[in-house]
Amino acid sequence: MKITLISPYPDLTSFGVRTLSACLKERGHTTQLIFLPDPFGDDIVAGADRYNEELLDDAIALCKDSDLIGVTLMTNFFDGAVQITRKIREQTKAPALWGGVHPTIRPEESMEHADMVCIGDGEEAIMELADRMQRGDDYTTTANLWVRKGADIVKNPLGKLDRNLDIYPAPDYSMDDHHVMFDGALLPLTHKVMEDALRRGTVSDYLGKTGYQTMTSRGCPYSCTYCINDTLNDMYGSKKLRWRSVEHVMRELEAVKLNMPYVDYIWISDDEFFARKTDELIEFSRLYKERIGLPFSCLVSPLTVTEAKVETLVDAGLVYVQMGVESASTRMQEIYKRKNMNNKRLMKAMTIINRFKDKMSPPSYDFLLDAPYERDADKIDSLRFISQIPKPYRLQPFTLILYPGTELHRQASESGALSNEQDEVYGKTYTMREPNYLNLLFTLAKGGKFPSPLLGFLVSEPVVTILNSKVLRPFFKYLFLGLQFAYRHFKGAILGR
Ligand code: B12
Repeated sequence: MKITLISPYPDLTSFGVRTLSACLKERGHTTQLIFLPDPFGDDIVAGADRYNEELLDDAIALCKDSDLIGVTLMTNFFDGAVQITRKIREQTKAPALWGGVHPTIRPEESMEHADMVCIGDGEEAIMELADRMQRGDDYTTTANLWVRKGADIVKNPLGKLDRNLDIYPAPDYSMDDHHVMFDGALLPLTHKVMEDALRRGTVSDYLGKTGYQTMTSRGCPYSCTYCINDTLNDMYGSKKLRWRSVEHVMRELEAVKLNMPYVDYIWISDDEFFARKTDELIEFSRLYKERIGLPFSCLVSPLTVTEAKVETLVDAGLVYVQMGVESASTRMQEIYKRKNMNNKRLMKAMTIINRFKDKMSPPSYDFLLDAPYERDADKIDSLRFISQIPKPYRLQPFTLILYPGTELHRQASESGALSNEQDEVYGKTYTMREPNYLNLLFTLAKGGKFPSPLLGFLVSEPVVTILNSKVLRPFFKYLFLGLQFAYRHFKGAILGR
């Protein structure tokens, strides 16, 4: 069987399709990967056709001899996936199979566009499907799949969730029959193109490095209401958090060092890398130092940062961490189900991280803004908290998006706070912060250079009363939009590059 897997994500990582490709190859099937990075990148436009029709025709022409074509998608890539799938169905005979987080949460809607949908983990499902198709067996009963059968849709239950991630091979970075739409052309994916793409990754860009992204786990221990993890746990009826063994991770990274010598840093994208037990992190550090030795970064949470963990990992090459703060308002922490990640806890974690400032790049602290329930008072609490964070740091203020399947999406749909999903979810991106005085302060504080006493003054009660008043709203709206425009267009000059 020849199976083509297509990714519409802006980066070329796409753990899902690369892992599936590696699994299929192990089973003796042939795979082709096509990366069609969404041309809008982060500037999502709802409902628009994403791709240049001719380039897309060229990409689909590569699938002519495929027996099955899979497309992966998150919600923000829905329109692009629809456009790709329309072409697949018009121009090839192969069934179109959708998988990934969006089809997992919205299988009915996905079946309006695809012939089959994979719910949840895809390894076992796609291997079973390919085997059955090859043998000419009935594949409509494959676990995890919804399959169109005449006018009906067969909805198969989920198979058992494999807890041992070591049984799967490392993501497929072979570049054999891998293609990419890059700078307006469809090209074979070579190491040269890969190096260029990895260099442009967000964290690579910040650290000035060429980063390889990996995950040493799947799932997350927490139940934050803006995230999908809790729903996935419910779907499987068990905690979906699973870890790869340290040895399995080391083997992947050793192969990367060998085959992709231009990689000079490792970006660990686990939801919560620090949730590993301390003795496992000590083991990780020892082996990483011995066998990999490249600088690396990871995500942490205020609940798991300890001096011992940070020290061990810094010794092994940890140069940067990213931590979700989300809000410093107690009310919002409760709404996000993060009461235990309160300000005291947050400040404790930040103080520990700050002790390693000479050995690490400034950490990033993420905030969520513009939630339907968020009031100005909540933002003011966050800004006052920010004025006390030990420097250096960097802030990443994101617009909250109510992704389907999350608790906040459910609540907002029920209360009427979410009325237009197309604009407010599918076509909304994290950069679309509301243009107002308080959000402007988050933007000014982003680089961590803004004087803390001045920030404290600008969020003091009398100043906020005046500058955040209704009369001045239009002024700050246009100032915000103007600065945003200037930054987007003159980013290079502003950052001195
Ligand atoms: C790592 C990660 C990233 C990485 C890498 C993403 C990438 N391009 O691969 C980075 C940091 C770049 C990232 C970015 C974003 N992310 Co992200 N990310 C994750 C995270 C933590 C893990 C996803 C992952 O790779 N898991 C491991 C792989 C193996 O699992 P998987 O992708 O689910 O694939 C499995 C199945 O879904 C299935 N499958 C997947 N594709 C296919 C295709 C076929 C044909 C089949 C059969 C099966 C199948 O099989 C796979 C193996 O079992 C999840 C949270 C989570 N715990 O899931 C959020 C998550 C996926 N991200 C999310 C979001 C919103 C984003 C952004 C849009 C955020 C933003 N900037 O606004 C961007 C997207 C831009 C981009 N560059 O892709 C949301 C998606 C919500 C939604 N409904 O769409 C999630 C769920 C977090 C959340 N808020 O709940 N992300």
